[in-house]
Amino acid sequence: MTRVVTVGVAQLGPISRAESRPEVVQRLLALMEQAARGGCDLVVYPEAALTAFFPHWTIEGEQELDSWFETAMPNAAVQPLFDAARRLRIGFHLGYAEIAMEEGRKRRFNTAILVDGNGEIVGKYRKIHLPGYDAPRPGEPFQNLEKRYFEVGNLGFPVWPAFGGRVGMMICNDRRWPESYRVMGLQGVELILLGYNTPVHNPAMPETDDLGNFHNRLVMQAGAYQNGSFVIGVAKAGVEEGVDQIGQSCAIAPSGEVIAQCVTLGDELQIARCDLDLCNSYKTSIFNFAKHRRTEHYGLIVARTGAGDMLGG
Ligand code: CDV
Repeated sequence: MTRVVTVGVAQLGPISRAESRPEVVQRLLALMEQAARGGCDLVVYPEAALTAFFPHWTIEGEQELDSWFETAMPNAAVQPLFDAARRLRIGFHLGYAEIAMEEGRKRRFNTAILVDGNGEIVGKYRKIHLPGYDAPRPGEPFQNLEKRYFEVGNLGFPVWPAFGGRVGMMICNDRRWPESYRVMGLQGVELILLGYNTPVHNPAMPETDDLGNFHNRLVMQAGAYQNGSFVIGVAKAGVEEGVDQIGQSCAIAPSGEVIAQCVTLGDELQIARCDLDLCNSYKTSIFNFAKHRRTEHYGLIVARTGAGDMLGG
């Protein structure tokens, strides 16, 4: 049995506010068909890939807010993607804004799904690390209202058996947190899929504006290496509704090396051949967690230095 998964890194350029779901799905289909011609088993789309990234502006009415969310998956607009997946025998990863009726109320999440080559949903993840704030900030060049529009994901960081390996998902800001990778690393993850909408400018930390691409690579390469996993990070890039977003979507091997990278800020497909067996030597030697991780000592060090208080426990 082969353990090579050929992955399409399907970066999107900007999506305008006026663009309809069916129009966006046509763009996604074009990338999927290109990926299928290139021999891909799986195509990875970005975070919130069906619409413009609406947390970048203030939305007042509930009806208007709901219009940016999907209440069912698949739905009529997205069904052609599922049909194409089945026809082309190719899986996909798709980020979208989700409304779910749970606990007797309407809940909103920033969600991603993993679909197999039969067009069946095999995994769902809801973003845990929501950046930004819950109230508009007058005077800022754009908003970051994820904390207002989404609840913290309630599905943890699971890992699914899929595509001949162990597959996990995270979304955008999750990639900056080592815990996201490690929770999956402890479950033996071999292929981590993630999408992002990352503005070049960070109004809260303008001094890091020149470092956006570097930090993007830094966290994903470290996460891949330290957990012996492939990481596929896919952007919605370019200037979207006045917000300039980074690109450099890429595939990273367990060595931490970038093995494929997008070179534009538009719709673009790059293909990465991911031999999941390359994860084995990392998982059984330098990052053999069972053998070398010493969690029982970490607690002592935190207690002795008081770092637990400093870090909020
Ligand atoms: N969509 C995101 O989660 N974006 C954040 C930005 C706002 C810092 C990110 O971590 O890229």
